[in-house]
Amino acid sequence: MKKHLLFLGPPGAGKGTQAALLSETTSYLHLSTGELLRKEIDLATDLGKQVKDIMNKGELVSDQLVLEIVKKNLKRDNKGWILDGYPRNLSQVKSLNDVLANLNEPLEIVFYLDVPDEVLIKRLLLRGRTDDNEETIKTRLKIYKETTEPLIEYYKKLSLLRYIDANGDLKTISDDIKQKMA
Ligand code: B4P
Repeated sequence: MKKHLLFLGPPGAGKGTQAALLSETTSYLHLSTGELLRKEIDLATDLGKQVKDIMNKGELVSDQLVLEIVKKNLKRDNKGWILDGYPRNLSQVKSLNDVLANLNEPLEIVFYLDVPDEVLIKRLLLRGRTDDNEETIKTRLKIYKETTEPLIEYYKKLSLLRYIDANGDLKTISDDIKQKMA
């Protein structure tokens, strides 16, 4: 079974949800940059104070800050890892490639979770996190299309991409993911 995985997709596609489910059954490290950043905000650390307004506007925090978080966490001893929400642009892809080359742990699969925009918007408004309002969701979707979507083509060319129809019930989606991991 593959051990080094990445979840890619628009905001609200269920990357965090599916990565958490998979982490429970595999015991792989679930590394969500969004979750780690939100923790920093809750603890009111210096880093949290720096990123709070940026995240509440739906913008991306700086590549350098996110890279530090990823490096620190990937070094932890783990059976495998699931990257959720990182990388989000081509510069983060390059940094990740360097980190993984140093660890000698190449990426094995990229799951692309596809969900139509109107479903994403409904899900996020229902979730109601501080960054889940109409204005912010619009910004996040725009940034996703401009900066994150090109990663789909990048990983497709490397034959790492696996398509997941993520507009369905949780179990059907997680079964599909597990089947494509084998
Ligand atoms: P993230 O924390 O990554 O969150 P997300 O993209 O909004 O959501 P995700 O796709 O994980 O959806 P989820 O499972 O929660 O990003 C938040 C912010 O952090 C970014 O805007 C940015 O500011 C910052 N950030 C993070 N990483 C960064 C990086 N690398 N660089 C720069 N900035 C970064 O699901 C959404 C909702 O749908 C939930 O309520 C869930 O219950 C529901 N749901 C999930 N699957 C469903 C299904 N199958 N059916 C119905 N509902 C479902």
